[in-house]
Amino acid sequence: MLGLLLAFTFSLVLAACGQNEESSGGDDGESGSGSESYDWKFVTEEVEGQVQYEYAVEFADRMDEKSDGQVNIEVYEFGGLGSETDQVEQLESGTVEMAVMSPGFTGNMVNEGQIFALHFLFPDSVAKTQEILNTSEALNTDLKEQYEEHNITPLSYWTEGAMQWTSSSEISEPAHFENFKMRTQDSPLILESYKAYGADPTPMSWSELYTSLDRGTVEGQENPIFFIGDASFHEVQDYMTISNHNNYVAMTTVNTGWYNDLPEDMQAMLDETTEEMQQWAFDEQNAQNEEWLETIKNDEENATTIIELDEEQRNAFREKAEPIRDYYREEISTVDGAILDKLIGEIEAVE
Ligand code: 6CS
Repeated sequence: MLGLLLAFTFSLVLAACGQNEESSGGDDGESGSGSESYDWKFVTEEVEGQVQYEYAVEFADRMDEKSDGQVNIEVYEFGGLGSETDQVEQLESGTVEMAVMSPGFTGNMVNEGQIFALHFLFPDSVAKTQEILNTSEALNTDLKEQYEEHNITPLSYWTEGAMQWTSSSEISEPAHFENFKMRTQDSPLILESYKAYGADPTPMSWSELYTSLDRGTVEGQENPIFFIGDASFHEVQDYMTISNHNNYVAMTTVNTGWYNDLPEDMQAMLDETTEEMQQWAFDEQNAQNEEWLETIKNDEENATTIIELDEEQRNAFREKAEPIRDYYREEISTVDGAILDKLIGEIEAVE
């Protein structure tokens, strides 16, 4: 425990050191970076091998190569700088320059960001969902402005795959969620979405989740398949329901003040890399999700019953989930659901 505390304190001190103008950027929007070198910190919510972490490593490599070594990005895996919500605060304050962030951990800060918690909103096709994330004005302009009020700029949104449920008892109809202890991320709308099914949702960090599932503190959770497998949740769960009830959306985010003050050429390099990485992220999650599905299916030592919901079964959940859109418009949104309504129009156009 003391070791962990020291490591965490050390990481924070390191992070604070990167704040000086010379090393982290902050050139008040000069047009060129000259020969100056840059040291940036990029924090993720996942660990080595998982999609977010590998994304950040690839991003850092590309920036290093493009800048001929002028830009050095240090990638932090989850835990190195505290909890997911600590990481949100670090990005907001500029202690770290870059982060892969899940909107589920900003729900108590940016109300509109909870839009991603709505079940059965995005298309069933993960590829179509990615297309919307790439092109949506509702997300890339309107929602972005909401985050910028908190000094966080989402540069891109990308999917980590369709989410599925794992559980200690069968879940194939809403009644199975009655009083079910469901782990969620800490976001009011995620909680509300599970209450609509009759469940008893409990927010917690994923760092506590394996133990909590094992001990029965919670009975189930939602995540993309690669994450279920890599975090070994299937080892302490008996069922996996292929529900495709939502997509897991991650955001590549930067501290707004820091980003705006970057020299133009650095900002352009960052933007270009972010755009290139959209396809990379899609391919990576796709490969990892497919591979882990096979691994879970073939894991005889930790047998998991896989339940694939048909359309009728999914409709029973969809019916319970749809009224939550009005809850979002009336109780969560600060713009009367305008971003949601625009997004729904964009989704309909793609579908
Ligand atoms: O369930 C979670 O909280 C975690 N799931 C994923 C796919 N990434 C990081 C996040 O913290």
